[in-house]
Amino acid sequence: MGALEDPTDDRLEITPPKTWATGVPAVAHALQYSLSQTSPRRTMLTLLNINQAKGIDCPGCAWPEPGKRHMNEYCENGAKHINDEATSRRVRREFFEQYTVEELGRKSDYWLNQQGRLTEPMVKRPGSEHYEPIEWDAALSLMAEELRGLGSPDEALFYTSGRLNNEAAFLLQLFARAYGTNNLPDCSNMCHESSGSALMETLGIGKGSVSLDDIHQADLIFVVGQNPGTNHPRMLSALEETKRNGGSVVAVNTLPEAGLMRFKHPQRPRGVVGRGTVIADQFLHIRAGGDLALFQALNSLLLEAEDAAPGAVLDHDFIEKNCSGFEAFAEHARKTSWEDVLAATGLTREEIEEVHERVLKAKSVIVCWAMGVTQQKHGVPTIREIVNFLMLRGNLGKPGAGVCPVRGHSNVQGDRTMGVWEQMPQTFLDVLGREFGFTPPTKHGYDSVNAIRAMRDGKATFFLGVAGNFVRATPDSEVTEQAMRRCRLTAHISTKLNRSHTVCGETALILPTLGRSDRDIQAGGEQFITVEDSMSMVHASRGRLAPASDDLLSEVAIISRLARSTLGHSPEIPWEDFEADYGTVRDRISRVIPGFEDFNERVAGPDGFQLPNPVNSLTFRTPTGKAVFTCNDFEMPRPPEGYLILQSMRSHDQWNTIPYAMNDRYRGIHNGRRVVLVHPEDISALGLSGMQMVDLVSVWHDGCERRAESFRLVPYPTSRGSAAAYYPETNVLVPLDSVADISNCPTSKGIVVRLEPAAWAG
Ligand SMILES: Nc1nc2c(c(=O)[nH]1)N[C@H]1C(S)=C(S)[C@@H](COP(=O)(O)OP(=O)(O)OC[C@H]3O[C@@H](n4cnc5c(=O)[nH]c(N)nc54)[C@H](O)[C@@H]3O)O[C@H]1N2
Ligand SMILES: Nc1nc2c(c(=O)[nH]1)N[C@H]1C(S)=C(S)[C@@H](COP(=O)(O)OP(=O)(O)OC[C@H]3O[C@@H](n4cnc5c(=O)[nH]c(N)nc54)[C@H](O)[C@@H]3O)O[C@H]1N2
Ligand code: SF4
Ligand SMILES: [Mo]
Repeated sequence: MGALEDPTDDRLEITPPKTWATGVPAVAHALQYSLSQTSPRRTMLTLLNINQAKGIDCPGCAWPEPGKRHMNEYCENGAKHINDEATSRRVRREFFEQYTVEELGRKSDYWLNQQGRLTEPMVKRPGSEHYEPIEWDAALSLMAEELRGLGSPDEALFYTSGRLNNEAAFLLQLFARAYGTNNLPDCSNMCHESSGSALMETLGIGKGSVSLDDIHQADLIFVVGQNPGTNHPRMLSALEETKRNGGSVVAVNTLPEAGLMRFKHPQRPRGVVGRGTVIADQFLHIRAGGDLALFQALNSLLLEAEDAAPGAVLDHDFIEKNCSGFEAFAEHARKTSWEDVLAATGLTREEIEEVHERVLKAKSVIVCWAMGVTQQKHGVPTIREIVNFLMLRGNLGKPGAGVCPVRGHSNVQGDRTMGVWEQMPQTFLDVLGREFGFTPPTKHGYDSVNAIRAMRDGKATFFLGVAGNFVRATPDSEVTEQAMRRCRLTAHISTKLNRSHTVCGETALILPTLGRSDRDIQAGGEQFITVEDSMSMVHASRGRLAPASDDLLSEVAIISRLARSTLGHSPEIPWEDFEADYGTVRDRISRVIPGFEDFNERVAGPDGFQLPNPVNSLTFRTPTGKAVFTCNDFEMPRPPEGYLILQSMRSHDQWNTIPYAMNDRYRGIHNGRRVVLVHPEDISALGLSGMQMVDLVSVWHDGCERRAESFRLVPYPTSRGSAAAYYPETNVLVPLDSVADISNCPTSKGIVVRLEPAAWAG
């Protein structure tokens, strides 16, 4: 497909889903996409430097690099992500002369991204139909003036996406708080917020506790609600190693994802010619939202087994020394009803008992999970139940055991560590205020869902997005877009064009920035930035390519200049020094954030350093100082008769809101994205037929029906009662108020829909 066409689904082709992931075709696909974006020379440069010591941290997912690196320490998708950024295509001022903002708004996400890298700052002035060039100083003054004129600092929103580096993230939250607000919504609000909520409450820290070595050493690993073959491809190499060391894997998913079944390692001869490694020893084809019931069942089986053989099953020593609430939990868990469990999970009792047997044999257990869990209404109780499950047998704070929320964006975890959170604890705010001589606001800010409500209700009128694509990542697309359009000023610090640039406040700005792969030279010389992966390893990343344009500023520079322009010169916060030398930012991080002592020295080593996780020394920063057993009421999705639970998920060829191509190879979907996957028996039960065109209609308590039109109904082995379609095309169906309990994470995997034959029958 040529880059200048808008894709259509006319050539949609369906083949049987694959039963293995990542072999030779995967490498070929990576090269094909890279070479469609840039020259063989730049492709070589990026691929030689990706994930190497002193190289570029992969801008893809947050899976960690192993200590011993291969020459090719990246996956097919990592190669696509980096070369999507390193593309040779450019969006210049003539482009914005050619298209009105409204015309751009009618283009697809794919098309917008394919136009290439942004090259100079642009402004859309009130009443104008076009973006036009603007000087950096003028753009930043415009924003500063607007900020200074707001009735209250809480009328401003500062959104962050997880590609932002530590240094810029630290400065952004410092600026927002020095300006006077905690309004720091981020992509994490829509991603692992449920993990953060559940882990903070039960273990006292909202992060995972395992390292890559733990994964290699574990006896048993659960992979729940996660599609690593596509979203964390190198996790498959790690699981392969687990298997080689004698461990086993249980996969829990509503779809039989290829990567969970069999893996062929692209960097090993065996991977190229052999049958590859079976990943899941047992696959649980669970119903949507059934994971809470599954872990409740496993917990009740463990308690029963302990009753039958006292002292042989539970780790009493661990529980007594480290945990609170065991008795109440045990009493509650014993009441679990098999009838409920079987209805919620759609599994058989034998299947669950087989898992239980595996658990009894395993000396160390890790549970990994991702969006299939966090984006369900009962995501937080599900993760709390996972913590109960691990604690029963002392599976915390020892090798090969622990909690593993597998993070999304390469630095989403780091951004949180740096203070990008609308509800940072008071201890952090106190230290920050002391270091920089101001009093940070204490009132919690808006998260992503509340930020949309605030714009909708006219309570927030200034929006700055630092990376990301807010209007496509958020739920209820129409409501969100209307909310954004009510703002007086919207601005985005971005590398590439996306839909958020076309949904403008009265004034709108595009502030183009350096990407991970671009060389970053400041007054103090060549700079590097740092990131933290999903396993709390902090390391440096250095851009290697000539920047996409001479007119780009780094994120650190843009934020520092905006801060100076808004707040004026301040001896306490030396924004000029921060911009000139990022080492000075890291010095301040050392003084404010625990675990970062001597940051500059320690990050200089080839692999960086690991932040301590107190859980591993059995220290729990909860109010009682103990890890907390929780009682979680049984819950399951209960759609009305004739309705399905729809999940909105990623294809193999996309990065979040941005499709790279129209294919989802492992699931057998080619040349089209407007498809909805449903079990053949559900299709018949609904009186529909395979491959017919349907509209997806979501219902909600507000009585409003939300509709996404014209999807091809594809018979697919989904678990019964569930359906799957792609994000962001289906975000229009997620009601703004449909959120996970406690975490406020949109329920992107639990949308209640009915399928209607499409008005246009295609
Ligand atoms: N190539 C690529 N890599 C990425 C991304 C990308 O867009 N493209 N995005 C990054 C980001 S930000 C994130 S957060 C991660 C996301 O990584 P994932 O969480 O793997 O992403 P999703 O595609 O949302 O897939 C959710 C998985 O959960 C399953 N699932 C859905 N509902 C349920 C359920 O109720 N129970 C169970 N047990 N399973 C269920 C789905 O079938 C699917 O396999 O990936 C990161 N990596
Ligand atoms: N329905 C539904 N909705 C979802 C999800 C889902 O599964 N289903 N998943 C949710 C999840 S897990 C997440 S994390 C969010 C993702 O939400 P976001 O993080 O907001 O979205 P992305 O698509 O990752 O953002 C892509 C844009 O980031 C910009 N960008 C890329 N690299 C850089 C960089 O280095 N610097 C700067 N400044 N900009 C850069 C580019 O302009 C690009 O267009 O979406 C959420 N929304
Ligand atoms: S697994 Fe994730 S971080 Fe590693 S190369 Fe692939 S996309 Fe990049
Ligand atoms: Mo994410």
